[in-house]
Amino acid sequence: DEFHQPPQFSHSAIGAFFQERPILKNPFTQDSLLKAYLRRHLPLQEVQSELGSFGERVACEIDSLGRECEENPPRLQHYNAWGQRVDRIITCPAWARLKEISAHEGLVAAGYERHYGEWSRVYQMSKLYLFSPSAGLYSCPLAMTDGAAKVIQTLPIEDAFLRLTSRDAKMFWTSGQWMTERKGGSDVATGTETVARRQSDGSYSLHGFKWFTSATDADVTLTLARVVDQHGHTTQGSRGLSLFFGKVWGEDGRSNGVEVQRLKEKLGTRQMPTAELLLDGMKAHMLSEEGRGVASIANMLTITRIHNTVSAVAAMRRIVQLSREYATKRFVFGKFLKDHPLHVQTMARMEVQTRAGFLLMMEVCRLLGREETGSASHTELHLLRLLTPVAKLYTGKQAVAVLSEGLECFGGQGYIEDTGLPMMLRDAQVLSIWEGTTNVLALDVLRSIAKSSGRVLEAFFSDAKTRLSVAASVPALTPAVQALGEALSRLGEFVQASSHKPTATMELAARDLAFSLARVYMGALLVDHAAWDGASADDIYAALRWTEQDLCPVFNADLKGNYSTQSAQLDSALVYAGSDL
Ligand code: UCC
Ligand code: FAD
Repeated sequence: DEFHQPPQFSHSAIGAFFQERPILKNPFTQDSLLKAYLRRHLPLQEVQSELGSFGERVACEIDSLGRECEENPPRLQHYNAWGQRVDRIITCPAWARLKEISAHEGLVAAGYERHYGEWSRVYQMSKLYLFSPSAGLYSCPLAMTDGAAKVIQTLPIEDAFLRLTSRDAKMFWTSGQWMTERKGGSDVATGTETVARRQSDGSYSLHGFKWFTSATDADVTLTLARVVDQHGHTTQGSRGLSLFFGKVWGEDGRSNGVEVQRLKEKLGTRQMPTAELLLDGMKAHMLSEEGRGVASIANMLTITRIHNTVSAVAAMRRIVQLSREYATKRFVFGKFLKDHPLHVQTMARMEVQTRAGFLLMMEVCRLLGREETGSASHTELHLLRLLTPVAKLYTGKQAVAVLSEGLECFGGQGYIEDTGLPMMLRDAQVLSIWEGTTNVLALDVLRSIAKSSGRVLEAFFSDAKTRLSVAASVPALTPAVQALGEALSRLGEFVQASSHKPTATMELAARDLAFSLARVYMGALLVDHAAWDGASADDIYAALRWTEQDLCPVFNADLKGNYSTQSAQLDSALVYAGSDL
């Protein structure tokens, strides 16, 4: 009877129910879209099986290393026991292990070995996409290393390129990317105060202060500085900036004229050190022509922005994977979450965002691979230039929204630190800030249009139209193709009219224009994928769902006069209402 039952609640018994946790299963075998994409474009059994084994490694080994990095964040030792300044950035063993794994797995190397020809970037980024959400931000130094390799590959700088792309962990170097100073991270042209003094051996000595330097434990770095001429003068603005390469640490393990002021206290990315650095005579070599620093580092920016896109989409995919797994285990109101249609609808919306991001990410990687193997057409080169900032800015925002929704899928547990879930949202938040904020990249979209005299847009329209006309042959896709066709003509109208618009109007429209380009192109890719022979009903449904939203916000906002001078004044009045300004 009840009286003789052991007590349910006492010091030793805290209740009988424990929620089963979500389990990370092999992210490759779980990812139907990645597998289908590769079946369509890179249909090699060896690729599927290698990514399958790598996915297993991610779930069974790499994920816990990433977690270890979060639990043991880097710290800075300024002085040794004997009072000598050492500025040692101490990272945990898991961080070092991730470096070894990255080298062995060829996470940078695969992009340059070109084993799969023009598909090598798709292959490399597929691996990084599986790796990134588990890797404790090691994807960050890899992105910068890849970017540095891209800049250095044609330059005779000792063995730097070989090391940056090595599969031998002992040889493998990682690189930093030091562009940001206190005055400006977006506006580096005005913000860069660092100066470079030429030495008698042809090298330079750098003096300045770098305000954000991530993965500062890197072996080498690329950075910007102004050359001081023989009269002690520098040229201000962008034309005064040159690109430099230097080792971060000297031969004796001491720094190469670099003082680590402190490590940043960050919202996320805590697994990885981000430091403020005083460059106090850092020995460096000039990589660019004098005054061509920004244009030269642009190659690196393309690569790191693509990596950023990969990390953003990978983070979305990961939270969707975990959410749907959890929904099979969490039982509420008489059934599992997976059987509550409203909850499943929420996850379906996250899935649609993730798919759209994925296809855009893969398209940019495909174009990069073609560009690097000399197989890209002019249209494709223009598309690569345009879609790189579009993909980075759009997926950065998507990731924050999807990760936020994703945390809620776990209810209160999504807010609890040691589930590992909150970290995912914190880490996503940076994706729209570093490597160019949303607005700065929207302005880069305008730059790409202006620099090409509109040819990037011609490429965009002709490619999107081709994709729509192919998809038009699938009746089930008709509503999606129609919606995209309409959006495309509205976008065309806006673009046509924009040649008469003042710069201020175009700047105000830049963000909505970039979002419109992203939504239309993602839609074109979704219908293109859904029209493929090997596609499924889910692919068609995803395309239909995507095209239900406003695909061309720039057209509607322009119609309402939202980019007028008057609008700008009203915006300002609204924002500063009640302030003293
Ligand atoms: O945040 C950072 C690292 C974080 C950690 C790594 C994470 C990687 C992802 C991993 C995921 C887990 S490093 C800091 C990143 N900083 C930025 O992204 C800077 C953002 N600001 C901009 O992008 C600006 O638009 C600037 C700095 C490029 C503006 O510079 P300027 O000098 O004022 O602009 P100009 O005068 O328009 O451009 C100068 C030249 C031009 O070429 P020429 O002289 O031939 O006409 C431009 O066409 O540079 C060229 N250029 C470009 N070329 C500028 N941007 C580009 C571009 N995107 N592509 C090609
Ligand atoms: P600001 O330029 O001051 O921007 C403030 C706001 O103004 C933003 O919303 C921006 O969108 C908006 N804005 C700026 N210009 C315009 C414009 N013309 N029109 C409309 N809106 C505009 N940098 C490195 O160089 N190397 C690193 O390793 C590195 N690591 C980082 C790590 C972390 C965790 C973080 C958070 C940052 C890191 N950064 C690094 C710096 C980062 O790249 C910059 O912070 C970023 O580019 C923004 O620059 P800012 O901070 O100067 O912002």
